[in-house]
Amino acid sequence: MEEKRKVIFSGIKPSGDLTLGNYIGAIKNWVKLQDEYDCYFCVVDLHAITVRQEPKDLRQRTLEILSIYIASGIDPDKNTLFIQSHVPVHSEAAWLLNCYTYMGELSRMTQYKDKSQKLGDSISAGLFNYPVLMAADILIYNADLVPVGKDQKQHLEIARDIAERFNNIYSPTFVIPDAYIPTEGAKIMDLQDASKKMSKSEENPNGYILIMDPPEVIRKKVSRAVTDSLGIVKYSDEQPGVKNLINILSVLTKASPEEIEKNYEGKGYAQFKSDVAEAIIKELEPIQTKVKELMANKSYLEEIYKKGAEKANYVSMKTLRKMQKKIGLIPISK
Ligand code: AQP
Repeated sequence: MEEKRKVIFSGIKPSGDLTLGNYIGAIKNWVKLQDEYDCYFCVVDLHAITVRQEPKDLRQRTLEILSIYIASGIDPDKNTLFIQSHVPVHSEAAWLLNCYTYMGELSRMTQYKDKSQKLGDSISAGLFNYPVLMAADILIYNADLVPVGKDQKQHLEIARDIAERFNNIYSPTFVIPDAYIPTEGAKIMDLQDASKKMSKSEENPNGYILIMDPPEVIRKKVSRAVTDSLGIVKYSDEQPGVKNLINILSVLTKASPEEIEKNYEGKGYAQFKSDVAEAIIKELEPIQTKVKELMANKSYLEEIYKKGAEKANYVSMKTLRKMQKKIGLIPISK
């Protein structure tokens, strides 16, 4: 008998154009996992609206992200690719789980604290509840593993806490998910300020590289990346800007940081930065070409996300029914 494969759930929110951080920290790893696991890869549009989005841009980006998944090598026949809002169970399960989540634990979330600081008075309740929707995303598919960058570890921990709480109050309902954090490229930092992560909603475009940035823009941004005055290519916490660029080069060329240090001994930053830029371009150019092709074929994209939503609806509905039953909600027969 064929052994049941472990389930993976992961997603990216269309709150901005995707960065090299999203690519290295998430998508590139998903490609490696698709043969071994039963994967659900989602465009989490409901997460994007926790901060205000322009409707036209949101639609465009949602489809572009789906195209990026496929163009990066995620096979739509092997994996379930879908758009979160096409599967109403996400929102419904999130409501139920909200009732098993404490305000105190939500207010400790670093991402909430960072984002709400920037937003001043206009912090939506959705932003506060974001981790509960994320918990629902994961738990309704009984995901065993959730591949995320280091920045999302805290959200995964709260999802585990909520699941355990629900299981303890009733009886085992959810699989307790584990984070799957890649050792390489777990956190790509901002090019202008290496103390914060590269983020798609960053205001200064020189801080990030977009997956769809043209080659000349990539060259310019990498050449402007903040380093230091030491002039030595060294993988050290004292040189966070250089360390970040070494990390990027290492993930893209598979050379270890030590090998990279050796290659650039006595060479200064100009050659190093130029090689980092070329490695990024080499990785992204074929993806960009494919994305443009896919974006010109909306009916193909529709076929993929419809098929994905069908499977996701079917699987998640079973979990929702279980939750409803345990809580004491009266099921309605079909
Ligand atoms: N800089 C990063 N390094 C490594 N991984 C990263 N991820 C994001 N930034 C980095 C990973 O990408 C996945 C999807 O993230 P998301 O878009 O759903 O949310 P996010 O982590 O909040 O991403 P951003 O780019 O920072 O978006 P905004 O600015 O809109 O909040 C996750 O697996 C994440 O770890």
